[in-house]
Amino acid sequence: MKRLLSGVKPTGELTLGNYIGALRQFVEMQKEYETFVFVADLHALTVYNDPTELKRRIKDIVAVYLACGLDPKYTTLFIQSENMYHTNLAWILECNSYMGEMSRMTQFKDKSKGKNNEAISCGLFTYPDLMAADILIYDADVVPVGVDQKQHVELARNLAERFNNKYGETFKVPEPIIPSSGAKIYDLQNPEKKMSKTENSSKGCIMLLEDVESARKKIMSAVTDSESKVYYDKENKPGISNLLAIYSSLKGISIEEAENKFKESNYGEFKRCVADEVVKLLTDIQNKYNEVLESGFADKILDDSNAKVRAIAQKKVEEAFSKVGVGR
Ligand code: ATP
Ligand code: LTN
Repeated sequence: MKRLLSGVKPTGELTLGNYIGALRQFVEMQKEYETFVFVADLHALTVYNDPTELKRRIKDIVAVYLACGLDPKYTTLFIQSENMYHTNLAWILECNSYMGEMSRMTQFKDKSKGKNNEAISCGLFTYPDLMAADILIYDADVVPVGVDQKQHVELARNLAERFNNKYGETFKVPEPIIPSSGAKIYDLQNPEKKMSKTENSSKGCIMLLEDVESARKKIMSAVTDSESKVYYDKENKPGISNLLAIYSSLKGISIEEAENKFKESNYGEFKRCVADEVVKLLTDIQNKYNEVLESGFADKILDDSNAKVRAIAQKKVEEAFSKVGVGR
């Protein structure tokens, strides 16, 4: 069975963008692949996070993952920092990656734009190496991510190939998987920008655990355009196109099918249908989230996974250390 791996940073409450661009894929694919999903808590340290908040969010994300349908029968769910081999391998990869290629990472450019060099952590610059370590340490075949992370998975591929050429076959070269619709969900108030848990106005971003009526209002007041016809045109109708992407991915239909369904509707009717789908999703996730918290079984799952992932990672790191020549 092929192996799938992916992670989410606990830098904020999970959003509808995370669900459509990432979580939903994991749930759909977990029976087809040997699935590893983790909370990338070390990645959260690339920017300052309040320690108490961070701890709370890590646990929260585990509960949301389970609420969204990740099933421990199929998925090994773990916390990155509880397996310290990731950072061991990240160092080896850092020493085999170059300033030039790291400087071309568009997410680094975006996140550091306008900031003084003294205010950007080195971790933010080298974090794609840690991400490559997360992937290569498990010999992952596929890595489902939103389109914004594709470049980082490509870096992981290059690093695997480079290492294998230099030191002999060690790492599997992973493939990114990008969802066809909903690869990028945009801010409802500013549909040129990604819906992001850290960077946007709260009116433009829907949180998976937020009050459902507040989510409905956000959809109803999403920015659109001065036309009144519903069709997909990302350039000229970014707001409507974003809502079509949200609707079609939640219904599991194509954008064309969604366009067809709403070709006679005005914006108000269309938005109401999108809002109904979002409310349905949130209600379901929130009910299950409360069940997970009450049952207290998340800790047991994490303990079991931890033993498993450490054993796999230790083997890979020892192999890499031995190949590069460190140790006795
Ligand atoms: P931030 O908003 O803090 O930059 P993020 O949400 O992009 O963070 P993660 O939480 O680590 O970062 O993302 C987890 C996964 O969710 C990634 O695969 C990412 O591509 C995907 N994702 C995040 N936001 C969106 C979005 N708006 N649309 C589609 N996919 C998204
Ligand atoms: N960098 C990713 C989260 C992440 C990840 C990974 C995703 C960390 N390690 C390994 C896939 C595979 C992000 O910021 N979204």
